[in-house]
Amino acid sequence: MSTLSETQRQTLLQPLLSSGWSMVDNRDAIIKKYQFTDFNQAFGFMTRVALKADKMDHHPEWFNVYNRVEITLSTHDCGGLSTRDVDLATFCDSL
Ligand code: HBI
Repeated sequence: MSTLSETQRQTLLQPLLSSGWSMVDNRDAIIKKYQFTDFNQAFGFMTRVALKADKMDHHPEWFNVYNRVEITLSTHDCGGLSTRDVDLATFCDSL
């Protein structure tokens, strides 16, 4: 498991950065803040992401208050962004 190459950052990461994801300051990680109708919708989103994350064996760092969910993705095993983060971020945006 290695972090994204420069080319992968251009091709795989850039689309995410153009769709609401941002780099975390001083960390090789990405963050996105979602706002849903209510807690029920927010938690339903979290439930689907949680099931996918467990299936991928790749887990988010996240925060939830009422209808807001903030998700931070990075790969602890390699100390930075990997394709697993790209895959999980893409999944989140597909919901
Ligand atoms: N989740 N975000 C993230 N990063 C990891 O490196 C990771 C994980 N979930 C499980 C996991 N690694 C396992 O492969 C063990 O390394 C803990």
